[in-house]
Amino acid sequence: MKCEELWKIFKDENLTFFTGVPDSTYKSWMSFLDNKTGKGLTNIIASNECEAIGIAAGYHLATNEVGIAYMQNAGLGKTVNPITSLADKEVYSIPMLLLIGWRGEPGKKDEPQHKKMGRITLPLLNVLEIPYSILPSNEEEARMTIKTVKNKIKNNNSPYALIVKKGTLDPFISTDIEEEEEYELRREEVIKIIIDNIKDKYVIVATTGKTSRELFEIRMMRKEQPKDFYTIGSMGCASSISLGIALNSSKKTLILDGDGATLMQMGTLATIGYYKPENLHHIIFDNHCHESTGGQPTVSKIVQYDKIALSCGYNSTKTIFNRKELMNYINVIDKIKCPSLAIIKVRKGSRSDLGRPTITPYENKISFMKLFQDET
Ligand SMILES: Cc1ncc(C[n+]2csc(CCOP(=O)(O)OP(=O)(O)O)c2C)c(N)n1
Ligand SMILES: [Mg+2]
Repeated sequence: MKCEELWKIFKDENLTFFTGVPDSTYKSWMSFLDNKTGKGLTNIIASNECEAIGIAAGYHLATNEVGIAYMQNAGLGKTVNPITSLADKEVYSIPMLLLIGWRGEPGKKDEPQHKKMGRITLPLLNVLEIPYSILPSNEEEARMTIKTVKNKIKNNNSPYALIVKKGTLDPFISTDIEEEEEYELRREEVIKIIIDNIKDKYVIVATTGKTSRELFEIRMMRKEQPKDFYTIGSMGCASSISLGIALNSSKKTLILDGDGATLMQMGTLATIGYYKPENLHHIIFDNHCHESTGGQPTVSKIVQYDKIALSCGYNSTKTIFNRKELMNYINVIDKIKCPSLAIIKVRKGSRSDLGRPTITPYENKISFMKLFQDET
């Protein structure tokens, strides 16, 4: 089905308010929302899925209409609390439509981090007592389904889920090409520079998505052992994993984070600042977007991570815009007072032939833990 067709159906049902975190399953729908924003629909970019439920609830409170909270099924877990304690019929009874991208659908090939959630997505909705339908890929069937769903939401006054399978929507080519800020640095190139210069002095924890994939491929291309922790799921947790390591090891620890992932768990900046590990360096690759799911914008353009980190208790921060500033930072990294944060502004984009880690997460864990064996 074409995105324009789906939009027409939503519009006819007065479903014009969207909020959430993007997913590659409905990448084309995300581009469509971006393109259409302000032209009859509203799309609020949320920092995490829990927040999206809150925003959709607020939309209903203020308008008596039904909002749509979109998410990858990975984010469904994050919504369990506001669904059960805010939107649920036994609490405030707030109608909303959850649009959930189904990664790891049983029988379909997907990455290891999606398998379990893929298998339990429908059972989890059952446990949460949220009725659901699968979004048909045929326009007429989709119209009938959404019409019925809208009626059920209104009658039950509570959430309903619409599951989006991979391939349901046709690709959407945006006609609105927004002029983007072109930073000098590319993330992959920066990762190479960092690992060339810090050698084995640091243990590295990389965030979910393309950062981990690039770091892993660089190690493979150099025929090195994969010695980093590649956080393939749990978006936003690379920083808390690193905090747990830094507080319990003398190893210098380096977080390679994303702007979207940082926003998703921004509270960790305060936890790091409070506990002040003297061996923790935090790097945020700020490309102002969720590049790994198709380049949808984050709200990071207006965020001054350096000021936030300093006010949370980090001991030093630096914002880096070019190669010269990057080299200056790398040359003194060992002397910087921790916890430290470097925000590296990077261009959107990555190699089209970028692969994925070929070791299993469990193998990754075992090889990573070996780095600490000399300490115990
Ligand atoms: C809880 C959760 N929500 C959504 C996703 C889907 N997802 C994977 S990577 C990613 C984007 C991460 O953005 P950022 O941290 O800025 O890194 P970039 O992709 O730009 O390198 C998203 C939304 C996820 N894995 N988990
Ligand atoms: Mg990003």
